[in-house]
Amino acid sequence: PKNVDQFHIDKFPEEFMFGAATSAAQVEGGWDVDGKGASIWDTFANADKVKDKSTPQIACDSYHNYKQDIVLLKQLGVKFYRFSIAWPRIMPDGITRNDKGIEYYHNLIDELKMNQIIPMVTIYHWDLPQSLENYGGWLNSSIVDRFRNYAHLLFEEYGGKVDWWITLNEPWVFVVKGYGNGEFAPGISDDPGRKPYIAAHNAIKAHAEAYHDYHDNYKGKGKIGITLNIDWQEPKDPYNPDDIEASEWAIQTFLGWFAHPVYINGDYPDVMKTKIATISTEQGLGGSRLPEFTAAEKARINGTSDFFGINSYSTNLAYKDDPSRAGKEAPDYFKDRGILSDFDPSWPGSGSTWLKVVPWGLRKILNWVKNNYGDREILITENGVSDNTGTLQDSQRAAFIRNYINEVLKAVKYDGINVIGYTAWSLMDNFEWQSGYTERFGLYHVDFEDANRTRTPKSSAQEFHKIIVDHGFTTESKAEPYHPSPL
Ligand code: PNW
Repeated sequence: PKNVDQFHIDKFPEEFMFGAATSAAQVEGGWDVDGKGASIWDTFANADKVKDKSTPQIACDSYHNYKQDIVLLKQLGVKFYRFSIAWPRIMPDGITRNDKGIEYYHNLIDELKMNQIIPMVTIYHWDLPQSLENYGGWLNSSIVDRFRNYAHLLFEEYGGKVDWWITLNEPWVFVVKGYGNGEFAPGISDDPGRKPYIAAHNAIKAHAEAYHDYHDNYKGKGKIGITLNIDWQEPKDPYNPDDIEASEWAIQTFLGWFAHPVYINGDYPDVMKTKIATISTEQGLGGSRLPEFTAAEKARINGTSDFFGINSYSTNLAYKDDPSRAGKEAPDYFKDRGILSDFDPSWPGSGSTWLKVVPWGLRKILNWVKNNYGDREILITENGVSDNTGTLQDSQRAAFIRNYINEVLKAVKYDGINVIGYTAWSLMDNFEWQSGYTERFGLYHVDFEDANRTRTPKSSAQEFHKIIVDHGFTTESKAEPYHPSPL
């Protein structure tokens, strides 16, 4: 690619949109008010499974402070706000409607629109009603109908005022961490070679049903898609064919697991089907641990996203594990994948172990997406960085967004990739899942000691505002140098 290490001074195309994101469980609080049911994250946190023993019970208290949040969005100057709806607020048991909860999102959406901010709704951002988890959650195929019914209610209520819908946020994370290694709610880890595949299978079908319900049944006029997460996988040694193949496998068995069915042919990538079938045989099992879609299901899944929603933060150096090992060990998604990964020690870190600062990786993954899934509208639905302090002088975060957004600009201008928008994660510091309040991603600081949950802009909010006003860049970056792409 051209101009890999040079900062590019230019504007984005006029229609390019900037936004900011949060999710319900991470900001709303009000966990048991106005009839809301418990989510699996309430249960998980109430069982002391979060690092700092914290809970999302109050979080940023956006349930009561949403008008303030909209003031912050106005200050930033964003065109849209990506937020999620809490299923257990709408349906406390996952099935029965709750008018009070429904009213909250009417108020939020109306206030956004009054302020000329486009609402972008994530239907599911990990806060499954606990009552549904009691019946197996994403492992129970009845979740497909439950999810469609929930999504349908949202379309009926809000479809007249919302034109941007995201069915699922990062299914990879909630199936692998929730039902594989148990790091995330509901914390299941007893069958990591089967349960993540079953949960993913149901999640893909649920997504497809919501998509069809929106267009065919509700006859929505907006766009509906899915958000998948993937960090760039750089071959550890870019001249070693094995490492190049490892990079390819790493992406196919992560992003491709969900993107191949949705964007290519309704089915999993061949490399994934082959690997899991082979390893299952070596393990002496009767058949592959990867479930199969019927022909009718494949037809129903294929083509069910109006844009390519992508969350991307970091980069890994990928290489192969010893391929003879997996078949001798207990079934496990990560063993099936057979990929090991490192970070280059020169990459700056962040407040999260998995997140290193590698701006050029974002441009590479955007190119990979175009090369594999065709020339589609790509919407970056999350990108951002954490620290552990929440400092207001967050020059590192300011540099991060500047440099990452600049790589998006290069992807648009030099590589001809149709990226239609960029969403900063996150509007404000919030409940960072199993890390609690120890990892801060906000453009705005939130004082969690203060009953008012006072929000204060960080330097990065100023920086993002300037990029938005300039609709790109007018001056060279003053960012600290980062490790260039090993081309
Ligand atoms: C995303 N990982 O989650 C989520 O969509 C957000 O809710 C979250 O706050 C944000 O990124 C920052 O973490 C991820 O371990 C959680 O690789 C964990 C990972 C990736 C994404």
